Amino acid sequence: MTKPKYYVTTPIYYVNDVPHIGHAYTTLACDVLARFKRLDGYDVTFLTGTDEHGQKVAKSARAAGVDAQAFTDQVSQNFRDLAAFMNYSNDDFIRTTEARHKTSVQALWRRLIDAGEIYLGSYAGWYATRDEAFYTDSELEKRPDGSLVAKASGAEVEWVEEPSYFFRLSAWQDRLLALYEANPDFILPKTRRNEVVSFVKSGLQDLSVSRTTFDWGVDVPGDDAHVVYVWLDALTNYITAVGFPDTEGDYARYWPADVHMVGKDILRFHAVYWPAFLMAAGLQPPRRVFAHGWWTNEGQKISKSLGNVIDPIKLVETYGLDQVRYFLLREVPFGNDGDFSHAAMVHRMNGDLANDFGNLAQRVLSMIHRNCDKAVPAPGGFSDGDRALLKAAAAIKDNMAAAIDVQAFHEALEHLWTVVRAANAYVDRQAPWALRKTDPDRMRTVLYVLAETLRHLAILAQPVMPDSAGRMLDLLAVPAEARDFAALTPAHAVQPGTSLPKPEGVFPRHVEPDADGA
Ligand code: ME8
Repeated sequence: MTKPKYYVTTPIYYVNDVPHIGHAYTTLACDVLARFKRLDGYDVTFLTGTDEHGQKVAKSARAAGVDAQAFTDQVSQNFRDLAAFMNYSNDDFIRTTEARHKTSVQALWRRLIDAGEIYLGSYAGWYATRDEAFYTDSELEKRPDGSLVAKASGAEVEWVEEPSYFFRLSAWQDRLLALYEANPDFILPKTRRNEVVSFVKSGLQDLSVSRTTFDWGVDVPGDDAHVVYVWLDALTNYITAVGFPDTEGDYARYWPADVHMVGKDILRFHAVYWPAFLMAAGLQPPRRVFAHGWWTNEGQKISKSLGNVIDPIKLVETYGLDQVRYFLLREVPFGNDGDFSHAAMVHRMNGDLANDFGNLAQRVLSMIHRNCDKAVPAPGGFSDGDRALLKAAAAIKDNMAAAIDVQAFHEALEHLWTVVRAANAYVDRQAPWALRKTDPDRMRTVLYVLAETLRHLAILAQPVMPDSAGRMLDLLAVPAEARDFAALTPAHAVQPGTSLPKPEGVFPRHVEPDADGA
């Protein structure tokens, strides 16, 4: 039987900057989707990469005093390194300066030309290099210092007049609205969908899709005075990576993408321009665009000028990798804005991870180690309470999968924690330490039920916390080939008599340096 496919993408990040928590967050969300789907039997392609053309990157390269290609080579590598550091399982890393991508952008351009969707004209209007976006007068506001900025982003605009190719976006209004109508989950969350629908309903103007005042980009086929507008170039990465312009092979298998994950800042490009480009070229639009929220730092907007950019590497060094991965997806309902604070991070790390999940594993595994010959105990008959806990454990996967399918990571984790808490309550109620003397058979049954519950919890925690969950599975002696979701059945239950390694803590507590006496 062929596996169902799943194709998930991150935005490709501009190489004008070092990676920060925002980039780490988007890619983390995609990593969890990809890992979850792989464990659930899907054939997954997970793509990330870097957006290397355009005026903004050219300007940063100039400011750094290096040639644009050398500059992008260097900064792109930072994003690749971050992916490895954060334990992302991306299957590909695309750079828009690669030959495969240039071929793909030019092929898409030719399709649009052949379809009569692009025409030559001239652009006179506002442009914000920071956003790489064109703005109309009504989208701007004046700052007290007299500068003109885009209302949505605060990016400064400048007046641009140049010959330009245009994409007939104005003709796509009805077809875009029909797409949103026919696919109610095409844009999530719903509130973002409503914003896009009203933007499209308010009318669309043709979009300038080439620039002539600089040359750091893909040449327009047949007219190399122009480079392709960086957003048309960048969006095309999603089809380049699956082999476009070849529409057989990987493209036929993986396209349309199941989810384009983006921040709310770039939703319009993904939910309006991109499906219009694709449909105009006779290609299918993606299945979903999910726009997540924005992180602030201790209540403040994150910005280079405020000097409060959160470096994901420092975070991980301070709190631990899986702790950071867990926090980012648990703390904020996915889609909402979130605030990073040390206090909130420590609260999750010490409360949810060390006290709830870590302590559960530690209590159960050390009681088994001390009282059951360091091996999975053999259970006797199950009580109603035992069956209830095993049943709750067996139900987590479907509940989590439903949440993951709508990118509700916080809910998926809540399903896991409902059973973590139920298992802790069960330990307290059953008091296996007391049974040791009074009823050792019953103690073995209780510890067996707990070990089997832990097996479920650890298997299902893998997408978010791959290392820690893997260590927990090692402590339960679960073989490597029995760690996917197909193993979440009684047939793969922990086997009485299996010897277990010496237990060790999986989730350390955060101790403040001064409270430590250090
Ligand atoms: O926009 N909170 O690249 P970019 C949450 N190259 N997420 C954040 C964030 C924050 N404070 N800051 C950034 C581009 N992000 C284009 C994309 S795609 C074809 C081209 C994340 O480097 C979020 O995902 O500016 C946002 O959409 C993305 O970084 C913007 O990255």
